[in-house]
Amino acid sequence: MPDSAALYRTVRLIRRFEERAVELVRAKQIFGGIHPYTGQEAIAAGTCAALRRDDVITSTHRGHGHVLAKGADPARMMAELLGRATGLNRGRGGSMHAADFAVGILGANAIVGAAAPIATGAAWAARRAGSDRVAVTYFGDGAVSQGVVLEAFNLAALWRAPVIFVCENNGWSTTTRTRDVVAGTVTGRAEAFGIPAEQVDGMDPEAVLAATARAVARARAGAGPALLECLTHRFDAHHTWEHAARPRYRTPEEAQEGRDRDPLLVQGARVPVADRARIDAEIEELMDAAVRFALDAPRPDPATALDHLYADGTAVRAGAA
Ligand SMILES: Cc1ncc(C[n+]2csc(CCOP(=O)(O)OP(=O)(O)O)c2C)c(N)n1
Repeated sequence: MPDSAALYRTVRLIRRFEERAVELVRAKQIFGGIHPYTGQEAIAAGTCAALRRDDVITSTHRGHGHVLAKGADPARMMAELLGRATGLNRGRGGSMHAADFAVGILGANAIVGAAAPIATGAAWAARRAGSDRVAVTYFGDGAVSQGVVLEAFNLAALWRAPVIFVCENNGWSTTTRTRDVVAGTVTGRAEAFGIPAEQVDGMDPEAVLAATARAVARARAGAGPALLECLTHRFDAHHTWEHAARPRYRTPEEAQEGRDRDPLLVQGARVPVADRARIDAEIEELMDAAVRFALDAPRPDPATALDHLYADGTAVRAGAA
């Protein structure tokens, strides 16, 4: 189990990665923008700290934090955001489609709710293979009325799949207040399928780690799925598009409430000042190197644009006209 300093390091890594990525969006090095994870870092840090390297995760449109916490190389992840050939997925996936099977990242997913059945299937496969590996899937509060999420709950419960559903409840779906559009509760949805569910302080990495460790232990022992509803705050825009458009939907008080519970402060308070300074300096160096690596990397050769689209190259499928 990682100590307080290790959790602080993960939170700090994600925070600085996101801040540097936003700078690169502004510098027009990242095309299309990103969905910053800033403010929600305790969830990725706490959940992934309870996992082994061979456990798997599926992630969302706001997925950089999950991917970094699960162990992807920050330099190759940054190169992926910049669409470079040395990126995690050769620059073809970008911000919302990062995957790295070597460390159990089955993929981020731009379709709201669509990662839940993938993790459920992976968990079911692990159980059938006799392994004690588990799967974690992340989704926002905006996904909790998607049919595919509820279908995943149903099969996970029925087949006792070792999957942990992690709802990152930041209260907003883009600019819509979730409580205006979601009936009932998040935990109530899971409980309706017989899935144990609990609310967790999603701004506290150690609280998230403790809750995840309990759910993982149950899942590894064959007791099936669990749901954690992590209450959190998104500090930045829904998408960097907002930096120019500046839609108004949150009050300054609400923004301040989140900042007061900043996971960097919550976890930082548990780490001696000298250790924090050492970690901060190490992360700065790491991120400088990651940004350099990404900016120096070549873009994919346009002649390879159709590579990796089909299992057999671009050959016509047998039987096709
Ligand atoms: C099926 C589907 N519907 C709509 C969208 C457009 N969309 C992208 S993010 C988003 C809001 C998601 O909110 P939430 O799940 O709470 O996650 P958050 O952005 O707050 O992290 C929407 C509606 C989408 N990507 N997929």
